[in-house]
Amino acid sequence: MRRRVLITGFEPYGDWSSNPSADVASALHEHQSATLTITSAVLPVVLENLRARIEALLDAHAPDVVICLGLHPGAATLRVERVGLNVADFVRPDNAGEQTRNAELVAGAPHALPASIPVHTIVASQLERGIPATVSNSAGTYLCNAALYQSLHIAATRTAKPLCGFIHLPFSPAQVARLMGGGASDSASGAAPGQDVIASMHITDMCEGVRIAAEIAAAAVCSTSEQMTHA
Ligand code: PCA
Repeated sequence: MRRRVLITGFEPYGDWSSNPSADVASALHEHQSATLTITSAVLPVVLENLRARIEALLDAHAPDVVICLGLHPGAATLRVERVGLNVADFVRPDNAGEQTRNAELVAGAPHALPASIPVHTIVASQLERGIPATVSNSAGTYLCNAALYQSLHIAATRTAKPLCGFIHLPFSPAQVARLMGGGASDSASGAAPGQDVIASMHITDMCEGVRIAAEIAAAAVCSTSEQMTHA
């Protein structure tokens, strides 16, 4: 049986005129293998209605696995996030111009929810396949963390609970070329402070890393339901 995997990316935001997470999500749309089928969507970088948008995607696709993606400017590797925090504390406004500070995403809900995809197995497998990756202990306090936390919180309320996780992506090489003076509107402020070489990863490698994550998470769904059957 093929597991259904929902992959979300984010539209461009802040100083950047493109977002590799949208490119990777779109590239993987309708990808099928023996064990899974992927549907993807691109989310606005807007806090208002983010939860409703994720709920609508879960209603429409009933995924077994949800993997949200976003850009982590300056990251040198894929960053598979370990935890979502019940915090919105934006250092920049979202794309609707709202800058939420020091607020809870879900009033009274737990302060942290662990990603339910097997993050360590995913990173080990990505590394084995030659894709630089690491487990990250912070998804930040902006939209990416909000997507992870809301997905986990929504999943917990459903009978069929999808496994949920988040992968932060580096810049694409084309973005770095723009940041380094190749034109467009991107500014050098996209580089992490003190970096004179800005890390990037080719979209093809990012897609492969996310595909590996999807395969491993899909296999984890199988073992969870088998355990339940045998319980
Ligand atoms: N990265 C931002 C939000 C959208 C994105 O791609 C973040 O890390 O929160």
